[in-house]
Amino acid sequence: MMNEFKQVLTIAGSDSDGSAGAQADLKTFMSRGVYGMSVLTAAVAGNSYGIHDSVNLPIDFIKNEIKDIKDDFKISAFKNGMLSDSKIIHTIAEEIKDKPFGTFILDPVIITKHGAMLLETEAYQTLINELFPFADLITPNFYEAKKLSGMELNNKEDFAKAALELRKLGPKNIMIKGKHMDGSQDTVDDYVLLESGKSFWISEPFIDTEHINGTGDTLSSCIVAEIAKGKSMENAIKISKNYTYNAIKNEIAVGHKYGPINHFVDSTISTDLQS
Ligand code: PXL
Repeated sequence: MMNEFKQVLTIAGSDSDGSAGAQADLKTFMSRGVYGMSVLTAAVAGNSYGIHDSVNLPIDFIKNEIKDIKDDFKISAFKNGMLSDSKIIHTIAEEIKDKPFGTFILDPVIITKHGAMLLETEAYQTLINELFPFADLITPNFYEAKKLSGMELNNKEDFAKAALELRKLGPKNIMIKGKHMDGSQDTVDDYVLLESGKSFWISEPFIDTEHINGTGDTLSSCIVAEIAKGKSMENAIKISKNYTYNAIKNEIAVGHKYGPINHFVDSTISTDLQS
């Protein structure tokens, strides 16, 4: 009897240093015990010092990648990473609107965790208008949540109000990732609003390290993997926050500056959460 694995997909950019993008997604999928596939949208030349060049892949090629996945595999859940321009976002929206790949975890990838814009205005609007309505979960960081909701996020009540605003854009579940640039903080606190209306905070200790490349990619990939294995949205989110925390905490010596996180680790809570 052949081993069976749940099949999952990332639609993302390649990052040459392996810390982020499709490479981080595929490492996470492997680490979480699911079979990962990738539809590449772009390729980035970068290392731990920064990104130095990038190219978008041709639209027809992206369509062919998706066609080949559709023609052969049964994808249980998928996510997006870098979707550089409006045409690429529109193409992905057309391809996924009939739900061929199961649960969709949408990582906005609009603003970096340091506050820099990654998307042009037109692409930003296309993302909201065409992809948000299909998302089962969105995982904006602090800056993205501020921009998407048009609100300041100064306290816990603001996060709760912003999540309600974000839900009006179409996604079923919302996870707003907390700020982590302030060295004085003890914890990083993420806020989750589920489709049922249930909401909760998840906190893990703040770790003062420069090795945090690919953190958001890893979190959303882990959620994809856990959903594919049958976990509820709530437990998939909790396991994934814990896995990502462990991956940051157990640093590895790769790169000279903003290094990758450690995908070899396990989530210490996954066995406690049945489904
Ligand atoms: O972590 C965001 C991200 C996503 N996708 C690609 C990247 C990066 C950050 O470097 O290079 C391809």
